[in-house]
Amino acid sequence: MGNTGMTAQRHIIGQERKYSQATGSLTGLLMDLIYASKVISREVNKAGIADVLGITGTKNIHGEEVKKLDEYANDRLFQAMDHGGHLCIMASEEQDEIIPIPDEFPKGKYVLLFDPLDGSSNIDVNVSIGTIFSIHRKKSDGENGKLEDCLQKGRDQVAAGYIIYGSSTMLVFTTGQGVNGYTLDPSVGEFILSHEDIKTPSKGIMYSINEGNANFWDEGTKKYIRYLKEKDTASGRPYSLRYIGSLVADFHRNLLQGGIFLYPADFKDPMKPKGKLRLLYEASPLAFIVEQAGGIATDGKNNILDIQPAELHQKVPLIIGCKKDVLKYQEFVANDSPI
Ligand code: P6P
Repeated sequence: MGNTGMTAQRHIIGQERKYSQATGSLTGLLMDLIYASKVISREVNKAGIADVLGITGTKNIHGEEVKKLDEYANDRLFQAMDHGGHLCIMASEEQDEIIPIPDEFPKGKYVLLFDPLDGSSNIDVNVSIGTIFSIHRKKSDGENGKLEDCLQKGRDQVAAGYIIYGSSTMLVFTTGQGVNGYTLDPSVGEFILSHEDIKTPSKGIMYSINEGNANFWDEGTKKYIRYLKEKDTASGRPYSLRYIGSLVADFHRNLLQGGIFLYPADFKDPMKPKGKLRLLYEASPLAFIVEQAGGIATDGKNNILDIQPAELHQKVPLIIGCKKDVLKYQEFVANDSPI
């Protein structure tokens, strides 16, 4: 490949051509998503100097109300995705209800669920943040998607991915044929294939959890974290603690270097009996990616991909990463299970 590298568009089209029945609609959907991510990346990377610093109530030079960057990202994604004819319905972390495709646009066979800018509280302190997306096929009758089309198990995803806005902007996604990473070359405005066929190690070297919640964890989690801190060179312990507090950033580092991320149910806050993270557009897409990369994701007992969603914004405990680490965690929880 010449020095321009393999662009995401060329790589995705190459993958599509392996499937004779492919109509190109998923490719078109991904291209629209890639366009939106470039626009969001531009705004995120100037947030520190522009009016979109993450505060509301300010007016830009046009006298328009300046939106928080996560609202901005949400709007950019909707405007990029609503007219392509690939989707029948959308849902966003930023909006309580499902988002119909406007009547004037054609409807497609796919469903898009997304968190437009996860970790946006980190924007003002210049910490990496990310967009997470999950794509399903429409299951219901009729051309307009419905809530039931959004409430599908992670196992049935067609594609899933994230864009991380960090020291560079990277797109990482899977269509079920492995995981590939593309780095944005801002000089040409193209994502270039930089991490082909990502595989996460079978066992990690670090753990990611908010230790500030330690007094509110279940006993199994407490014992597992204590286990990780014990010195045992044969098993590579103690593990290092790495916790950024930005899901995409923590997940991406652990995916590449090997680790386990935990946001268990914590009982400090009655609002977080199921943990803090959302099933449909956070846990499920990342679980699809990690499984395609050789890892696994659980809520402590069940594989995240096998959970049947009941509500659009339902929360789930998320333990995700290297397979040996997650399975070891499940042993601790099972041994401490009251049942
Ligand atoms: P805590 C960011 O607000 C977020 O939604 C995720 O990106 C991150 O993993 C988690 O919350 C951090 O939560 O309670 O540790 O601050």
